[in-house]
Amino acid sequence: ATEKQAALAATPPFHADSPTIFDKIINKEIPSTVVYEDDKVFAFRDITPQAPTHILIIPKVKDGLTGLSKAEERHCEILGHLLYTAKLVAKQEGLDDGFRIVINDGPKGCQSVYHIHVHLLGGRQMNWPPG
Ligand code: IU
Repeated sequence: ATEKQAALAATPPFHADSPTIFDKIINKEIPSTVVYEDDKVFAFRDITPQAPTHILIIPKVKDGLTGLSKAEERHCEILGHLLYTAKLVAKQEGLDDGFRIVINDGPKGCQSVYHIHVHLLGGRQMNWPPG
């Protein structure tokens, strides 16, 4: 199995809404390279970067949003805020020629951490279709 498949196998059921490692990253109990933070969102460098720039943008309060498939109408504002933050961070990172936004959802979407997160990838040519 790949490293990612092994990590997925060690993950709680995808419907579980329990604290994840991202809570510890937000609280700074676990160190990360923070690139942007405001009262609602937190952005830090992925520990296993898949591109020269690979940043995760997450809500500070999960509020049931384990993944995009769990979104309710009350989440519309934070969902917009996450995407707008991705744009701000892309600009801050100098990704002026383009970038890729990814939200993995559920087992088939290859999601491994059940606290919604937007991947911002850039600094190289992206390909289509994705893997
Ligand atoms: P995914 O879409 O759920 O697979 O994304 C989770 C990401 O979180 C993945 O890219 C990991 O490399 C990343 N990550 C991290 O940056 N720091 C950690 O401590 C853990 C995962 I665990």
